[in-house]
Amino acid sequence: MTWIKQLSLKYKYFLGSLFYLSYAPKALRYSRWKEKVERQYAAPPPSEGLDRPGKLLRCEATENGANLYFEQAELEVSFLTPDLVRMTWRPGILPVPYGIAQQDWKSVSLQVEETPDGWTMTSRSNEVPVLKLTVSDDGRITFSDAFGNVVREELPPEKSGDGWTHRSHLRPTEAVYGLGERSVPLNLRLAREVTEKQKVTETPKTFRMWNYDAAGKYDAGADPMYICIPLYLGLHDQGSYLVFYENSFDARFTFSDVATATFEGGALRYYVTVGTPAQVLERYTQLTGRPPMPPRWALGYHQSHWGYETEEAVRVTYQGFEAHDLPLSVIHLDIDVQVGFRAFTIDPDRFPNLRGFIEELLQHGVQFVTILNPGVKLSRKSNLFLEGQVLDAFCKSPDGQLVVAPVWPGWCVFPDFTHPIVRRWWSRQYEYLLDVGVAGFWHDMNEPAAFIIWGDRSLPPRATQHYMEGRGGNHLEAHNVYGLLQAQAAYESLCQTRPHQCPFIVSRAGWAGLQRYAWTWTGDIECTWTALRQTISTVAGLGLSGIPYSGPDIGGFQGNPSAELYLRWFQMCNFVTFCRTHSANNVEDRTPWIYGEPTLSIIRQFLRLRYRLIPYFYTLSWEATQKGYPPVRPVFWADFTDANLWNMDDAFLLGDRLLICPILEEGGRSRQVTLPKGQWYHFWDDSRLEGQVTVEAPLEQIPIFVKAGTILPMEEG
Ligand code: NBV
Repeated sequence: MTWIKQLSLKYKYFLGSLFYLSYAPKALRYSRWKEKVERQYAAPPPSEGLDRPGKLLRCEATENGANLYFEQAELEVSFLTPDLVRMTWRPGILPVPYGIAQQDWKSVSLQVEETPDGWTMTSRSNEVPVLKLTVSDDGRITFSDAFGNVVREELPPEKSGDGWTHRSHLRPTEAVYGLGERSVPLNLRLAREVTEKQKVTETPKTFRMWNYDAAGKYDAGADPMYICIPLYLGLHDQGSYLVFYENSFDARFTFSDVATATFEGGALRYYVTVGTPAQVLERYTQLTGRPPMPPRWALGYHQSHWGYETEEAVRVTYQGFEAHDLPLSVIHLDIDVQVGFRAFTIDPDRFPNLRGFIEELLQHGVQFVTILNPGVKLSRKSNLFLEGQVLDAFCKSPDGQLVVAPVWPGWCVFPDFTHPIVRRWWSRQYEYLLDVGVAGFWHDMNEPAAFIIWGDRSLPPRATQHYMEGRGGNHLEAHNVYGLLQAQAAYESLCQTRPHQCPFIVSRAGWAGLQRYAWTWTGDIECTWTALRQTISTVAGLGLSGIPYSGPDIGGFQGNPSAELYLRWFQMCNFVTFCRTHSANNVEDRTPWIYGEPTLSIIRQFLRLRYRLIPYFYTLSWEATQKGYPPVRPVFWADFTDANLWNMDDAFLLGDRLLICPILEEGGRSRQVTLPKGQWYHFWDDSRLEGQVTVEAPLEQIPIFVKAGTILPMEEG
């Protein structure tokens, strides 16, 4: 039996590879064309002259800050709240505020004073100083908190060409988190460059801000990933702060003794907020938005596989869950249910009675979520293409030609989501699927990704034009917000069509503010133990970047995990918000029962526990709507003053009350845990523990601790 199984898998793998190969000629043509236009529209050589801002000439106080005029640059300081300040260095194009949720702010009580070498601005709340900013004559800036501690020291920014470079001192032991979705340790300062031969160097890693398709496979260390957000949270012994650059241009960040951020264009606009990690995240999500409540079912278990092609395949799947007495809330359908992989299609031959089938699923408590990609097939046989052409909806190059790139449906064109009319048109496309009962949508390939043999897997950055709400711009600026705006279109559709239901959208790409519209998953992670471990940092890092709902493909996307790897991955994800098994089309359909016993029974126990914990998850979701806190939190959240916890990324908190310590090594049957201060109850045996402990972790368990004094809301078992 095993050899038959193996042979059929190999065959699947072979077919899968052939399938990819069939795109090679188009990808080759596209790579050549893209290279050519990139040369044609290359950036002009940086203009001479402007470097540092020069000397401060004058300062004018404004209602909520000041305008400072330097010899070669201008700085506008605006306090939005006593602990949140917006800094804008110009020249440079101001951003279209796609990331921003709140535009109106109350006035802030402020004192602006001249000092011997510059100006200070101090905000107050109830007469008490909150944030003090000093701007020196040469453009250096410091930020001090309510206790007078300097928490951030910036160097004068530098302008080169169309872009800016910004540097800020880091304390020797300062930890840095964020940047959206990253595949490195939680503390980004620990990440190192790796050579092509996989040798780890001493050089701090440079992170790119360019949403990127891993194209089927990535492991720990890959950079960039699908969701890049120019934000970081600095934590040191004098305090913590968060800085968010409202600049969506391609950029690079490095953290050594200084944090360096280099942007390819735009004004240098950024926001700084000072306070505890929880406070700065609360403020950041006030600025960029918080998630709506998810539907309750979304907090249950999701099953997915690139390979459920027909109604029958989906039926067999949910029946399998029932037969094995495993709870299931959602099945996700991948591109193979579509007609020629086209957006907003579901093949009526393979789903002849979609409405009836969705009802059947609902009777079994299962929701139907389906995929779509933004690329629209360039074909006069496609209504979507024809409508889009009438609306002039697709991205073009400066000579007025459509930008065409190969993706799953073949040659595709790309809706310009930076145009409100295009978003509205795209929004309408979801409606008929919503009417038929589709519960939610899964956006893939929306970096946007294109098939390519060499070069960057997307659209040519300078040659692709965007509307940018009327002010115009190119893909260098619009690329990173592309997925965000597609998610916005979907979200608006769901809210309008079904005003009384919580929306559910999953988006692979995004930017600051994605949390307002969508969940995400961590893409095509490999099926390895290192990838399993990586998931904790990636998910917790997303949370610290404002995105509270995420999770990996349980077991990894590519490859067939061993029973043990799948089980350990499952046990961990049982406590992650987005709990979904998904796998590629050239691997086995991964369901808990293919592993037999004891895996199946253990997974059943864990899933039951998850469903019992749904009231707790739901409470955390509510908290996310109010404060922006992610349900999955880094361990240091429990006590950010304990520097021993700053680098801890082999465990995580679910809310403030549960500490989850997954098993991350093959054969691991016990592990060490550093409990944050206070007493914690061992979930499985009720013993009360403190400090450093070594705990057993037989296959049936991963260590879980409940903070002493907790009332854990749980459903009846
Ligand atoms: O739609 C197919 C896959 C999907 O299963 C996966 O989750 C995405 O991350 N998709 C990528 C496109 C193809 C990847 C090789």
